[in-house]
Amino acid sequence: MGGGAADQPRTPETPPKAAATQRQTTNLQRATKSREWLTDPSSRGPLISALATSQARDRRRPHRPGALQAGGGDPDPDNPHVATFKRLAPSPWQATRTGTDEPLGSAVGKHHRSAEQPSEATMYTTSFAFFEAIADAGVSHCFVNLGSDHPSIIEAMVQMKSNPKFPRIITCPSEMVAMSMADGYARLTGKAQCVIIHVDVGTQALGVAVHNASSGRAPVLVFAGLSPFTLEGELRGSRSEFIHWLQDVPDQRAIVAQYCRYTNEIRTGVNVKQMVNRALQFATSSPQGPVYLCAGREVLEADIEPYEMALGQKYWDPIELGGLPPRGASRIAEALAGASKPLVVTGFSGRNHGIPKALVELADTVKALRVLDMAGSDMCFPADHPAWLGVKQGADDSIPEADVILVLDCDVPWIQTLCKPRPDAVVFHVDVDPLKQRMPLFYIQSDARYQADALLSVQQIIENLRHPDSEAAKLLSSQDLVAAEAARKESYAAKIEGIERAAAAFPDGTFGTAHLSKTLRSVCPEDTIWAVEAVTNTGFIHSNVRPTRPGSWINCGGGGLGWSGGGALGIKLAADAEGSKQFVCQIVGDGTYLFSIPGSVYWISKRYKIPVLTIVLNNNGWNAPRKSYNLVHPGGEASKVSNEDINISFAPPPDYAGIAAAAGSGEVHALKVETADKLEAVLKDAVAKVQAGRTTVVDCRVVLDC
Ligand SMILES: Cc1ncc(C[n+]2csc(CCOP(=O)(O)OP(=O)(O)O)c2C)c(N)n1
Ligand SMILES: [Mg+2]
Repeated sequence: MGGGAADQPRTPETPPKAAATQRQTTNLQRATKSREWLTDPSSRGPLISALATSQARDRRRPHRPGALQAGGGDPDPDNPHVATFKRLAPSPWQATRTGTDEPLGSAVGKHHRSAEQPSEATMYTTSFAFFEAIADAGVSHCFVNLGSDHPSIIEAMVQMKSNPKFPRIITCPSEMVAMSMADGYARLTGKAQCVIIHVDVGTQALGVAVHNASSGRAPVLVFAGLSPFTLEGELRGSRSEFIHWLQDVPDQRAIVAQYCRYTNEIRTGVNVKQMVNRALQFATSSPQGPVYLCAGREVLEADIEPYEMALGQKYWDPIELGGLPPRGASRIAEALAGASKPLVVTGFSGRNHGIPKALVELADTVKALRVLDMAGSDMCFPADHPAWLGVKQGADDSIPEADVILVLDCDVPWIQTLCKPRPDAVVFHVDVDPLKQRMPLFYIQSDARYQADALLSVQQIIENLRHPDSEAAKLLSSQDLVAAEAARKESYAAKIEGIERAAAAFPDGTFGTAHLSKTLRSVCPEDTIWAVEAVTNTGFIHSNVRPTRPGSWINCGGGGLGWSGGGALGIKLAADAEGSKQFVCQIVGDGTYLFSIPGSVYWISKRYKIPVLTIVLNNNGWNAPRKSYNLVHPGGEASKVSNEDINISFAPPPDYAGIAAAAGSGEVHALKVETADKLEAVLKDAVAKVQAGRTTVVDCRVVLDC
């Protein structure tokens, strides 16, 4: 079998040309070990690349053990393309590498080097370049679950970790949690983070987190190794364990490709940085989402010359969306201005934290306008504004009432079988992806559709409404705005009153999610970020915590249960790393809590000191499947029998909080509350514990559907 060290070719003595290169690099390295070099890229001058040349030679020449090429220096006369490569001086990263004074460029072209060579301390492989690429692109965290594809990744992590720019590595015992953490981080900050996983099995173990990142539009870079593609020790990294045969699948990328904005295999280290940036450009351009890169173990192990991309980092920024065409903006403005019951239906527009303010401005201009949030993926509109209609999932009275509807960044503005606009309603659809290119079935009765940035579009509509010469402004001034505003205020007051009434505890001391949420709002800090995955209870929570701050409400955005365990940790990690360290409260259904792999979540929480408050809505299992059943078979036999009979009950329940406490081995608190009289005290205690740095899980017994 391959991989025996004794079979490995030995490296020959360094040829004179390479020795010259080495001397040059050694001097450069010595001269630049200072910190200034890190911050002054202008001090580096381009050299002609030997790298591509030597690699081109390697490709043409069959490998003969004992006849390895160390790096040459000249452009290859047989291949004009390789001469266009530029070798820059070793990257700034090199200045802070641990190791000896050995020349950094000495490994050029030695793709066939034995794993037992003595110069490991100055190694620079594809994996090193990979880490440089992600860090230079702004990735600050890697959520990792490692395996036999990762020896060079591990070597790079160890050798590079002293560099201040090196990403923080978070060990994640579950890939699903790793990806959900990256998702949560990106959802708060808009910044893509990296998930490093193990071949096909790690890719499969990402599970529903890939769906969630795709549907929830979370930019995440996933990187997986591939099983070695040589088996006789031809290359470093060649097969060395029996599992390499079993994990070699025909198309590893296909496991996740349909959820990804981009997938590719890195075939060589010499452009790994470009491949990483191309992937990240897809991930961060609208509609944002996950991207997937993989690379064979030998490719990751290959020694390459340290390099910087000829195309600098700024050239890889995301693609920008424009606003509406001028006629589109005026058409929407006129329709809204002339409407008696105008409505905005939105979904994830609040991902841009400028949207709530812009929609408030729009609602303050068009006094009859109201804003409905479908699904509650992001905080799109503040709950203290009279135009607020709250969160619904697919149906609301405001939809059939409306005469003009603006659908703004929304996947499911209504569910036709439950509720739809009246036939004469005028509907506009403005979306980053109005075609919904990843949904085989999608259409709505929109009179006009625009692929445009939501914030720019709303600003254009407002400008049009305010322009003194516009038709929209004339129409608006002919309306009774005072009466419209008064009617809207009145209906808002009635709505809030109804919500408050329904949030009371029951006389027998039990309480529902509405009451719990209202109490939570009163005991959690003002700046709390709500990480919500509460299925049938989502609306009750939103109505009662009534978020008002941009970015303060983050829901999964997809349909794969279990996001919020890792999601809340990722949000808190981001808030601590680059936000104002806000308090994070996860509210999760009991069924969903078990999907979230709590053993992994709370171990990570403890290990990396990421304190969150988790509220488990213990309603005795899955409520949603009964609701789904009733929508299809309202009078069916199953509607007359118990939850046990339809296999959705969790009785007797597990010790939800105890699972977390065990995973956090003494550093995660477990609390439980069943009656309203104890609720406030228990929640206050929980908040205090989290503020003191200890994650706390509260098992809250709640009455169904209220
Ligand atoms: C990974 C995954 N498996 C199964 C489902 C189907 N499903 C949707 S809701 C639900 C129940 C959720 O239970 P819980 O979190 O307790 O919320 P509740 O229904 O009680 O509000 C299930 C099993 C899903 N969406 N995702
Ligand atoms: Mg439940």
